[in-house]
Amino acid sequence: MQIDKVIENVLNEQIYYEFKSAFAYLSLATALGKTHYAGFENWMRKQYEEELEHAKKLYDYIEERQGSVRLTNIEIPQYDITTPLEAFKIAYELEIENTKHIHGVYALAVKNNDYPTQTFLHWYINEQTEEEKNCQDYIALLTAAKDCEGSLLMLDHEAKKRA
Ligand code: OFO
Repeated sequence: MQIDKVIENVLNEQIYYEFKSAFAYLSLATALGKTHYAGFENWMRKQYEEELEHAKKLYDYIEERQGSVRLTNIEIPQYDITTPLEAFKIAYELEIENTKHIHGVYALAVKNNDYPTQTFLHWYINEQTEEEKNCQDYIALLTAAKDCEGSLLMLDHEAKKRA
């Protein structure tokens, strides 16, 4: 069944939010690239790639439901940060914002009895829970390690392994 215009619009908005997240993560990576935390720079770049995938999945879904994809300009934020802890605090806020948008889209899909969109969005809802937790875990670890450069470098080393 062809997608309703109301749902098509909010899914297009969601594409915008996924790209917004993607470029925010890339911007956090470039900021960390100016520090010696190359592992966290890598982590942020990988998250940038994941967010691009999230946008692409939405793109494919809209087309699959015979809707039209509309892309809008993304403003790339610049972050004046020098530590991974600051980066993860920003990332956490971004994830919270994105979760709220996804929940909003889901609520509308429920209101419109759009069952395929509800099923499609389950993946995003779970993904957001996981991403918020990743940020919270890093915030906790980096806060505990913040006065110990050795511990920070060990965490950075782990972050470098993210593939
Ligand atoms: Fe797209 O998952 Fe986070 O924002």
